[in-house]
Amino acid sequence: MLTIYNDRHALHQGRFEMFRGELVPCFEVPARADFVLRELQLRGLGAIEGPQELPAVAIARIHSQRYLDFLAGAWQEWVALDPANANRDALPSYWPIRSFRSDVLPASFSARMGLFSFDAGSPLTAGTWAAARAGAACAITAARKVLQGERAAFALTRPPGHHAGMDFFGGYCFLNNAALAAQALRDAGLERVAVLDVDYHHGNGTQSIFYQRADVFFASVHCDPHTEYPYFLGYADERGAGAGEGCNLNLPLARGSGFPRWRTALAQALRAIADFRADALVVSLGVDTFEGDPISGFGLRSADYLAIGEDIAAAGLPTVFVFEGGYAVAEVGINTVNVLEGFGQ
Ligand code: Q9C
Ligand code: ZN
Repeated sequence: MLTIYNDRHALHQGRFEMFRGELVPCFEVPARADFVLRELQLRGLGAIEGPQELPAVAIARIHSQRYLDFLAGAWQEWVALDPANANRDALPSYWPIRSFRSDVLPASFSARMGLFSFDAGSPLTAGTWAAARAGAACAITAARKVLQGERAAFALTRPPGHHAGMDFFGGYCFLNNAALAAQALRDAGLERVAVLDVDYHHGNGTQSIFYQRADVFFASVHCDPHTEYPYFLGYADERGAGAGEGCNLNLPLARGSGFPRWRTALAQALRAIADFRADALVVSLGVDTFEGDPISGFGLRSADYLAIGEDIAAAGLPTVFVFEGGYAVAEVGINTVNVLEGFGQ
């Protein structure tokens, strides 16, 4: 399988994330992508290329201009607050929930950090914007390759994307790579695109981006948000709204679920995608469903990922895979590449 690799991913290297009142070392580390790249090379899974040049308007198809302007200048603003910030990552501390206004754009950088985010676990660093932009280019390039006739392509990039919405970051995500790939497929003339999200966490960003649309179906298998991040979205009764009514399918599973239950949910998601008559598929490929994942609670084993790839291949759709979560660093390459190998050439 053709891989489009973000060789700028390590420019995003967060130090600490807020967890239970403490700053703890980030789980979303550059080594994750390094291990996947190494495994692709070891198995000789196919060509590995860089992204094509990306017109700025491509990202603006999904993200709001004021959010993109914020991201582009955020690091400079952060350092301007205090020169010592050059050696500290930026994290938000204030959020405009419920009765607060979301139409104002405060002059304060700290206020805008909160306006454009939803957790304190996603540090913004000196290289975040450069890494995320190159990653978006990888996802869009992978979509273009599939449009040009590749059966599938894999965007290997970090930071991940599926928690990022039209105008917010969070869950280690800044730009929604899977949504950008799906939009690129639509913009090239495909009528219906499905996004299948197999990350352990619900892809709240992708869901919210397409929630009112009938042209992009979103299906997700994930841990029940009653007990798991992102907590406030991902429930089974979220089925889409307006024109998008019926075009959203959430299949939350209890923490502790193993592969038999997970695979049954995958089959249900794939049936819904077939009923939608999608012309192409984007897979948000997180492997934090692995039994050894340090922040997750499903029980999938490495061999299970081969079967996942086979099941997805059986949908018979041109497919763009986009790398998302997976924090058992030593196994993230094996598990991710197992999916791609199971999918086949
Ligand atoms: N200290 C993705 O998998 N909270 N994001 C975890 C553990 C955030 C995961 C808390 C999890 C976000 C792309
Ligand atoms: Zn995840």
